[in-house]
Amino acid sequence: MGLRDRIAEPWGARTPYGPGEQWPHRVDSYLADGVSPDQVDAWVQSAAVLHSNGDGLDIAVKDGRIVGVRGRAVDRVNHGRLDPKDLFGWQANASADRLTTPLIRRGGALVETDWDTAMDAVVSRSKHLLADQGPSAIGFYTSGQLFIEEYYTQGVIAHAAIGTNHVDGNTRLCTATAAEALKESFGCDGQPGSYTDVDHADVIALYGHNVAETQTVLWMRMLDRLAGPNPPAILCVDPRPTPVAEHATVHLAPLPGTNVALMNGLLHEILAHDWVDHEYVAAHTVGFAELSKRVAEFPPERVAQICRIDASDLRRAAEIVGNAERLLSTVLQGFYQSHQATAASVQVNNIHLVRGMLGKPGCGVLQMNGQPTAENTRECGADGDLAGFRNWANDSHIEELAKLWNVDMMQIPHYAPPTHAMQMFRYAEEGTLRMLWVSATNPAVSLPDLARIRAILAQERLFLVVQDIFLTETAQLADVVLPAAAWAEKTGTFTNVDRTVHISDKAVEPPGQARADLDVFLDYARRMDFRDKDGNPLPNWTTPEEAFEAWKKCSAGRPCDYTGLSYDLLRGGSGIQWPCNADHPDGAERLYADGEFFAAPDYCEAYGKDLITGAPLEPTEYRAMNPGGRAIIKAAEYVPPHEPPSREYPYVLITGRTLYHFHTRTKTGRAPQLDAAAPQVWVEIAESDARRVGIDEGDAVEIRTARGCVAASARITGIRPGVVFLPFHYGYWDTDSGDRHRAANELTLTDWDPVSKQPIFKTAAATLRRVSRGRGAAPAPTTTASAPVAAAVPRTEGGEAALADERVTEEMQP
Ligand SMILES: Nc1nc2c(c(=O)[nH]1)N[C@H]1C(S)=C(S)[C@@H](COP(=O)(O)OP(=O)(O)OC[C@H]3O[C@@H](n4cnc5c(=O)[nH]c(N)nc54)[C@H](O)[C@@H]3O)O[C@H]1N2
Ligand SMILES: Nc1nc2c(c(=O)[nH]1)N[C@H]1C(S)=C(S)[C@@H](COP(=O)(O)OP(=O)(O)OC[C@H]3O[C@@H](n4cnc5c(=O)[nH]c(N)nc54)[C@H](O)[C@@H]3O)O[C@H]1N2
Ligand SMILES: [Mo]
Repeated sequence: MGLRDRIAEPWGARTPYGPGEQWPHRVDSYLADGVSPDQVDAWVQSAAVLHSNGDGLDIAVKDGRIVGVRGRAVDRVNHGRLDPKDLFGWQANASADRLTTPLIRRGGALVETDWDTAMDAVVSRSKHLLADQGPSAIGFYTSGQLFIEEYYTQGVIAHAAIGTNHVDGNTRLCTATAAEALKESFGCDGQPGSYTDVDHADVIALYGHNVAETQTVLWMRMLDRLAGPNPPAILCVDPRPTPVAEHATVHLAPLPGTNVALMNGLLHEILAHDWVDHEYVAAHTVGFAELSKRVAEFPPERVAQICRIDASDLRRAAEIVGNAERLLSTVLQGFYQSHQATAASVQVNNIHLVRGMLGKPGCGVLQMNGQPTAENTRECGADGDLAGFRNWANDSHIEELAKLWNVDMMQIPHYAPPTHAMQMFRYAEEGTLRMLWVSATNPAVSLPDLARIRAILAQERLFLVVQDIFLTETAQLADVVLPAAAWAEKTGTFTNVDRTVHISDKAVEPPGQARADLDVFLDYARRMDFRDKDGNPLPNWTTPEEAFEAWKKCSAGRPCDYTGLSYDLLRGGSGIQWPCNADHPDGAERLYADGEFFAAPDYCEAYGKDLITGAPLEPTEYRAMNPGGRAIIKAAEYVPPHEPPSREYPYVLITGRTLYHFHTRTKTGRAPQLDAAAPQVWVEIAESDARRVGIDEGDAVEIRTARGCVAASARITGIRPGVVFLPFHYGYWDTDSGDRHRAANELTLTDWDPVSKQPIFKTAAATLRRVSRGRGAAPAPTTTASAPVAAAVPRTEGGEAALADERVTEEMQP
C-alpha cells in the first residue's frame, strides 16, 4: 500500500525488470474521498478511454454511482497500472452540466424537447434530402471514442441503408496516417507489433511520439525497462524536450516538417553500412532497389542542413538503430500531423523491412493510435474505410459486403475513394452536403482553421445534428442535440493500438433521458424504416451483443478476424488480441511472424498510392508491382513544408497535448485534479527566442498566423529555437479574459497530407508579440515537456486531492 500524488508523480513508482522478464504488477486505484474499498458495492469490468493504450480497469460502484477506478492486474496491457487521467477523469460522468434531454433549435435558440420530436426532425430532414438530392446530401462525422457495436451499426446505416460515401471519423485527424502507412507497406491496416515488444527490445525508437504524456502506462513499462538490468537504448525524434527526450540515448530535434529528410538520412546510413538483412529483403519484400537509389541522395550532411540537426547525432542514431538486435519503433502525431505524414511514417516501416525486424519478440512497429477506439472506426468502416478492411476498389470485396448486408451491390458506394473529413466540410461549405450528423467529436475546437469551420457549421442551409454528452462548442451550433450515455453507462467493446480487445460493461444508469449511441443509431434506422432486399429491418439487431455478433460475421476471414471472441470470453480475463479465430483461439501476439503479409492483390485492403501526390495506383499496376503479395518498400522524395517561416511569420508553430488533459477537455476540464494541473492555455517558447523578443515566463503574448490570433501565457522551455508549441485543449472562447481567442486551431491551416488526407496541425508559420507583463508563472505543468527553464516556477502538484493508491503485488485480483 502506498499513497502517491499522481499529479506530481504521473508515472508512479518504478518496478524495474530485465529483458525477457515479466513486467511486474502494480495495481493503481483511486476512490472518491471517504469511500474505502470494502464499501464498494460492485467492481465492473472496463478499460481506459482517455488515450489509445487500452488499460484494463474496474469501475467502482456504490449506491448506483461511480465512486472510483482500479487497474486490472490480470490485464495484458497495463498489469494494473493507471494513467492520471483515468484515475481522476471518471468524475466528469457525474457533472451537473451533462446533457439530459434532447435539444432543438426554435427561433434561433436551443430549447429542451423530447426524443420523439428530436428524432422526427432528424428523420424528416433525412427523408426530404434523400428524395430531393439523394444520399450524397447526408454525411456522418463520427469519432474514435465510440464502441465497435456503434461504429459497425453506423457504417451499415451509412453505406448499406442510405448509400452515402460521406462517412468519416475524427480518426482522420488522428490515425488516418497510421492506417495509410500500414496499407502502403503491408497492403493492409493492422498493427504488426505488440506491447510485449517493450519487454524484449534492445532499442526503442520513438518518432514524433511523446509517449510519456500520451500513453503514460506504456511509458511506465519503458521506464521500468530503463530502471532494470540491460536497459534498451532510446532514440527520440521530437523538437521538444519531452520526458522521452530526457531519457534518450540520442535525441534528434528536427525542424518540424522535415521528417522525410531525417528518415531518408537514417536509411542512407543503414544501407551505406549494410546493416541490411538481405535474405529477408529478397524473400519477403519488393521495392528495395528504388529505396537504395532514393536514400543515396540523403547523406548526413545534407540531412543535417535540411533538419538543422548535427550530422554526428544523425550518424549516432543510425548506428543505434542499425545495430539493434530487437528494434521496437513507435510513430505518432509528430509524423502523422506534420508535413509529408505518410511518406515519413512509411520510412519507419522500411527500416524494419530492410533490417528484417518484424514478427519476432522485441521487433515491432507500432504505427500508433491516439483515441481509445480509433482502431475500430477503421475496422468497422465508419471512417471511410469499408468494414473488415475491405478494398473499395475491389468489386469482389463490395460483393461480399452486399451479400452480408443483403443489399444490392450498387447500393454500397464504391465509385470513388471514400470521402475524407476535410472534403466533407468542403462539400458542406459549397452546399452539396446538407445534413451532417456529428457524434462524439467536437470539430468546432479540433478541426483546423476554426473561423472557417465555425462559418460552415453555423450555416442556415446545413442541418447539423450533434450527439454528445455535453453542450460543447459544436453542440451550441447544432439544429438538434442528442444526449448520449457515456462510457460506464453503456456496454460495448473496443480495441487498442496493439489489437487488444476489451469489453466495457455498463456500470451505472445514464443521466436523465440520455441514451446509448447504439440505441440512437438503431432508433434512427427504425424510424427511417431501412430494409434489406427481403424486407427485413436493416440493421437487424437491437442489443450490443447482437451487434457484436453481426460484426464478427463481417470480420470472418479478414485480417481483423473476431470470430473466436465473444462477450463471455472477454469478461473475466482481460484483453485478447485479434486475429482471434480457429487458427488463433487465444489471439495473436504479433502479425507477420512468418513473413506472410495481407498484401495479395485479391485480399489486400488497398492498392496503395503515390507517396508524393497521393494518386491511387490502378489494380493492374499493383498486381504487376506486387503479384506475390509481399511487403512493399516505398521510397519517398523530400519536399519542403508548404508554409515555411518567413520575415513576417518567423516561427514554426506546432500544436499538441499535455499529460493532464484529453483533447477539448470536455471530461478532464471537469475533473478538479486534472483541471488544476493545467487550467489555462500557454505557449512554449525557446529561451533564445524569448530573450530576443523580450518575453519572460508568464508574460501575456499574442501568437499570430495568417489565419488568426491567440492569446496565451508564455512558458520558457528547452524547445528547439525557432519553434513554438501551443496545446490544443482549450475551447475557442475564453470566458475568463473576455474576448480573446485561445484555441490553437484559430491558427492552423487548411491543408492535409495528400496520401492519408490527415490535416496538418504541426507546421504553420507564426509570429509572437508580448502584450503585457505577467503576474507569475504560466499555468503550465512543470512535470512534462512543458517544464520551465526557470528554477523559480512552483512545481505542479495535486496535494491531498490527488493521492492515489499504488500497490505492487504478486497476487492478481480477478
Ligand atoms: N494526455 C493525453 N494523452 C493523449 C491524448 C490527449 O489529448 N492527452 N490524446 C490521445 C490521442 S487522440 C492522440 S492522437 C495521441 C497523440 O499523442 P502524441 O503524438 O504523442 O502527442 P502530440 O502532443 O500530438 O505530438 C507528439 C509530439 O510531436 C512533436 N512534433 C511536432 N511536430 C513535429 C515534427 O514535425 N516532427 C517530429 N519528429 N515531431 C514533431 C511534438 O513536439 C510533440 O511532442 O495521444 C493520445 N493520448
Ligand atoms: N491543433 C490541433 N488540433 C488537433 C490535434 C492536435 O494535435 N492539434 N489533434 C487531433 C486529434 S489526434 C484528435 S483525436 C482530435 C480530437 O478532437 P475531438 O474528437 O473533437 O475531441 P474530444 O474533446 O475528444 O471530443 C469528443 C467529444 O465526444 C464527447 N463524448 C465522449 N464520450 C462520448 C460518448 O460515449 N458518446 C457521445 N455521443 N459523445 C461522447 C465528448 O464530450 C467530446 O465532446 O483533435 C484533433 N485536433
Ligand atoms: Mo488523436
